[in-house]
Amino acid sequence: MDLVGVVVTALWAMGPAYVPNNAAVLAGGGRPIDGGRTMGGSRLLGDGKTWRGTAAGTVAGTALALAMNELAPTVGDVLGYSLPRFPLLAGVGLALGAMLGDIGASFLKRRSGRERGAAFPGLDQLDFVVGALLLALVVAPGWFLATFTRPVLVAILVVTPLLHVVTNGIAYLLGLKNEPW
Ligand code: CTP
Ligand code: MG
Ligand code: K
Repeated sequence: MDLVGVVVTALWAMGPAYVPNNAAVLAGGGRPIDGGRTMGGSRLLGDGKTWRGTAAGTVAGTALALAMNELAPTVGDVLGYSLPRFPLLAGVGLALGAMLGDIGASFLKRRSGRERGAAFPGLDQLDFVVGALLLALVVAPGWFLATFTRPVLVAILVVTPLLHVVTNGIAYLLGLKNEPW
């Protein structure tokens, strides 16, 4: 596969992992997952990780995976590449994994004294990627190994942080997010 094909495959395969965090921003609110509990004087996760945001993000990412399955033949034809399809488990794994990665990052941020919304460069851009890839590997290992070849994984690790910075910057400018990260 050529370089463009690798990048296109990487972006397509990670679509269901890219959407959950943005859906959570739109749908967030309500009860925090940690119920206000603290650990060592700081919140376990903080008010930025809610049940509603997590559920909405997981549903949005899974729904996108199913919609992308319908679009794959047409889009693949237009682009000239064979695009990956998402078995249901792979879609759920990517979407829920992205949310869990983001939640894990908040846990680490609170442990290191960072308040809700504080930046943690590197972690902010890759937490959801690592979570999505790990959970997809666990729940859909055959699909994972067939889809995420080494070049595709490298492309994901390079392109995702760029994409994350751009989309969060846009969400900030639109007033949807309190910070541009
Ligand atoms: N959100 C949510 N549930 C999640 C993730 C996000 O409700 N599991 C919503 C919250 O309203 C959150 C917003 O999306 O404030 C932005 O997400 P994020 O930047 O991840 O949270 P922060 O508020 O910055 O908190 P943290 O410092 O813990 O990342
Ligand atoms: Mg934030
Ligand atoms: K985050």
